[in-house]
Amino acid sequence: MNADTARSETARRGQEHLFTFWGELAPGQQRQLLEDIAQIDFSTLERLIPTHVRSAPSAALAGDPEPVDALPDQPDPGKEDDYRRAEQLGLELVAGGKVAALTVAGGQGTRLGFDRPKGEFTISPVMNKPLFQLFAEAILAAGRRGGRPIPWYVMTGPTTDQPTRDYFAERSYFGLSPDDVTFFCQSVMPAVDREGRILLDQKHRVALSPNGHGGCLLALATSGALADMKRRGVEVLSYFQVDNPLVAPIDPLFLGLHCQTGAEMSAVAVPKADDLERVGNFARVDGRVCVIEYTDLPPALAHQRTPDGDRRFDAGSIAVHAFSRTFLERLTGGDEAIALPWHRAEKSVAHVELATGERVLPDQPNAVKFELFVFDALPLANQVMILLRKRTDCFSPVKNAEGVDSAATAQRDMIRQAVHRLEACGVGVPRRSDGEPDAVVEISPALVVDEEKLRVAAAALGQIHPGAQVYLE
Ligand code: UD2
Repeated sequence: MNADTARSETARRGQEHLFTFWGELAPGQQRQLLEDIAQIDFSTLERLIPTHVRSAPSAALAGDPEPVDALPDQPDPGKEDDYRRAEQLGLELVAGGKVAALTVAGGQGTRLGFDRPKGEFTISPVMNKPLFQLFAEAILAAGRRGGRPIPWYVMTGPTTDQPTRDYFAERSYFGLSPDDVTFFCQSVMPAVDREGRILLDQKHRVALSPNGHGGCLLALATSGALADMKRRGVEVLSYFQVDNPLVAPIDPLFLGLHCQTGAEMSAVAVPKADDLERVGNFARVDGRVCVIEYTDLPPALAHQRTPDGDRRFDAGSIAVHAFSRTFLERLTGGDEAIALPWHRAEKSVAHVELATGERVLPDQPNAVKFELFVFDALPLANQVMILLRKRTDCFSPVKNAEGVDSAATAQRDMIRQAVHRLEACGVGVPRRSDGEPDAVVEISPALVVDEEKLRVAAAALGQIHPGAQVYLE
């Protein structure tokens, strides 16, 4: 986009103030500003200003939410064979080259206070492996077990894209073949003030931020990743977030159940830790499965109990999904992709004051940001499968610098999970008086995906002494 086109386009859209400081900018800065402007989806923005900025979409839930039916973690009596067959099917899908993994890593990780891509955050308790390495090793091992490499798609954002690519290259893709790892960058949306005016982050930079993890659907298609999946014969995509070190990137039972039940999109749920936990809530509204984000679930529903005294809306979303490739093609092939609803968030956004040229960071929300959520694709799927998993097996996110959902809690949970696995192999682990393991234990993802190998390695371990550090590979 040249300067004249950009100027007339922004003027036509009532956003000509983006050029306020043009005359002061160096040529490189002018180029940068034009690049930023070229990324703005003006027509979507114009559509959102009346509904999401000048007014807010109604907070009232459409319809009357009901709890969802989920398959249990362990098969009900009589269903053992179904689960065995599903797991076997999951393994066959991998062996047949029909499974790929997708990690969404385009977020900015502001809450963690880590200024690198979040996947670089070191987390494993003994070896200090970063999140990306844990996932890479699990994907590598699951592929080796199936005899076929598993393609891995990693969604980045504009600020994490190049650093993420460099990080993988510097670490030789953690043993994966570069041909099997595809990075693609999600789109952005501008932050606007309460009148719908786009904010300038600096005199030559527009305040742009990633358009939410739901942006992965369209980005998969526009980047060519979806076509690449088709070319490789991939049928199922295993989706997870970059911030969860406990996740199984390839879970044969989950993927097998997804296919066995004919689902177009599936999800893993865990029982909520408390009524107001900051996770989405699975619900059925007008016959369709959906996720109601914790911020949108009315407190009366969040606290509601069944006649047995159980939490009525107890299935929490941990953002683990399976997608059928054909569903993704259907979603992104026509107009349906843009039918995902936009969510608004009021945020404090640093910006340059047009009158003074000063950059300010308000302490109160001054701006609206827009995001798409991936789980909003659930109601669009013709068939949905939800598998209830034990939280201790699959979920402990790293969100905050301290307290809940921090590195400390994730490491604690990784140790608990590893100890549990060792104990299941008959290995005794010393415990402290409070019941917590008195050893720091880590199991390599290569063993986690292969129970037989884990048993052999565990049997060779010998005694674990109190306070020991144990890494099993
Ligand atoms: C998300 C879910 C919540 C629950 C929780 C589990 C939403 C709105 N909420 O909460 O229901 O499942 O996770 O941990 O999703 N990301 C991108 N691009 C973006 C924004 C985010 O790739 O534009 C990625 C980000 O890198 C991370 C993930 O999405 O991997 C989650 O993002 P978040 O931390 O904003 O979500 P959170 O914790 O509010």
